[in-house]
Amino acid sequence: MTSTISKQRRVLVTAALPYSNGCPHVGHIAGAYLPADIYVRYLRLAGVDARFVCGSDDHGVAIILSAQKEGRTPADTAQHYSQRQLKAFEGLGIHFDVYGSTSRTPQHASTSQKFFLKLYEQGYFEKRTAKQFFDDSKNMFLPDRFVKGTCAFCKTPEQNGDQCENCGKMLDVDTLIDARSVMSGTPASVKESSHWFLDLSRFEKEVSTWLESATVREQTKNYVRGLLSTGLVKRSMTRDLTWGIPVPLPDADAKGKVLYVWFDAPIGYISNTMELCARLDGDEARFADWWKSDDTEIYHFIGEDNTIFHCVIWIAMLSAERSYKLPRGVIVNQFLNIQFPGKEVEKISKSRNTAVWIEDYVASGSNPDVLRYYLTAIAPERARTVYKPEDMIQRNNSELANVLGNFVHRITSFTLKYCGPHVPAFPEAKVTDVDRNFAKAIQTTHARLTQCLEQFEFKSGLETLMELARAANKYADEKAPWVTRKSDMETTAVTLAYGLHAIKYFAIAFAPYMPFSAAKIQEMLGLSKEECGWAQATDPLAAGRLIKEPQILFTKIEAEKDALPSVA
Ligand code: B3M
Ligand code: ZN
Repeated sequence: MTSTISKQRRVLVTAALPYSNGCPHVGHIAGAYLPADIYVRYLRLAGVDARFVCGSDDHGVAIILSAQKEGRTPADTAQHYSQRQLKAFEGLGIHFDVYGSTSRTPQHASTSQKFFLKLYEQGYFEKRTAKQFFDDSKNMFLPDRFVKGTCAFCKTPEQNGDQCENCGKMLDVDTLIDARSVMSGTPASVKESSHWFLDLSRFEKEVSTWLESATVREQTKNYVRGLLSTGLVKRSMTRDLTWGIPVPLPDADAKGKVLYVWFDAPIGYISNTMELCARLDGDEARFADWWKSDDTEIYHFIGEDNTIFHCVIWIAMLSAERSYKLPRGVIVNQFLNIQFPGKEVEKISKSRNTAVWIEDYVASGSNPDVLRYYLTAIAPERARTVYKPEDMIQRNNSELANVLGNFVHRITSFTLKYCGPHVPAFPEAKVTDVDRNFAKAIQTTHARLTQCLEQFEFKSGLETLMELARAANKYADEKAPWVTRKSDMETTAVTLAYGLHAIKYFAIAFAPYMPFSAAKIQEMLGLSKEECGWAQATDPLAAGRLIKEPQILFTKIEAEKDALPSVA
């Protein structure tokens, strides 16, 4: 006799490390954090050994500028926002296994410096003096967001010194036009400074090979192919700043310089994994299971503006470093725009006060699942989409409350009322094609949903589930147990048992998307954790099983009275 031991699938999921100078709004959630959380929740139900890593990105000019404005040190600013970010995520049920911080996770600085040195020792850095923007009045260099100007590629004005918000290209002293200092408002001058450049063109082949085999969406593939077709250039991986990770070289020119924030930030995925393994496994070295093993699949979830850093620079860095595995996939969502009633579609922006903040949503006591549902239903998976506050209310009422909530409520309360608190038994002879087709629809939905989730098609997966919820209501209407109960209790029992079967399916299948509501249904049916596996999702409920009073899953929102939080 032979036995095959199948190894448990291992997946490391990361979500972009948010800059710790602000809190998440609906655009961030729709972009990276919610799809990543849905995916991790699905993997766990499917029995996959999954870990979910995130943390704040504490370095860079963005944090220095916010700290100056707030009259704090960058370290304090970073810590303050990092904690608030975590709370906001948790409030929406976005649960990371570790939420580290690039300035406080103990392993981060040394891991980043080692990474830098490994590239340095292999001769991948070129030290050269290069022109940098400079503020004469403040006597300081102006890297990255310390300058604003016009993007030379797409001519969009008011762009930060490092990257164009509009075309996503990286910018520098040669490609930012009419640069002005953010510190003084005066035109930036140019001064030379020594820096360590990584010649990205040396990794064109690695990036391209990775791109063609990795799991990335079509638009991501095309975008990166476009970047590769115009050729990669040399990029400085160091900066003239005092906040950041010191450049670890015994070179006088390295003094007072730090690693470029986009060099150390993605290494945060590794250092936060180390921290997680130290905590969970009692052994930091176990991070190698996740970063150095062929068996582990690594997926990064990010927003579109981070594409070049994850799909080009990070791949080049990892290819040069050699000891870590490349990600199996990078799942990129596009931006989410916003439209308030009676207004034009606009960008979500803190400065223009068009953001809907997660902290406010959570504090208002609104149902986190409603936001999770809506943001997935409008997920910008292929193109930018628009968040409309009144559209969310409408979908809550017409889909969550009227379709899903209504079905769950009417079937369970009807069962309790006419059959008692148990899943009713029924004679097989009373089962008709209508029932069998309904049960079949559950099976088909599950196969299709699984495929969607495996392919990172979260929106389609949710649509598939909602189709089944609509079919379930249709089934209930057609079988009309409230009518049959007067003449045919056995047929009524069939309908209710099949209805409860569907509810049990919803309790598991919706769990990745709406974990709070799914938990309520699980509780109503008394489902144990073991019964809630993905593989058992379509198993019917045994007759005689105890069911509890239904809880209200979704309440209707009246636009005026219970307005959801919007802009302050
Ligand atoms: N902090 C940009 C952002 O917050 C950047 C992501 C880092 S991922 C390694 O959008
Ligand atoms: Zn541009």
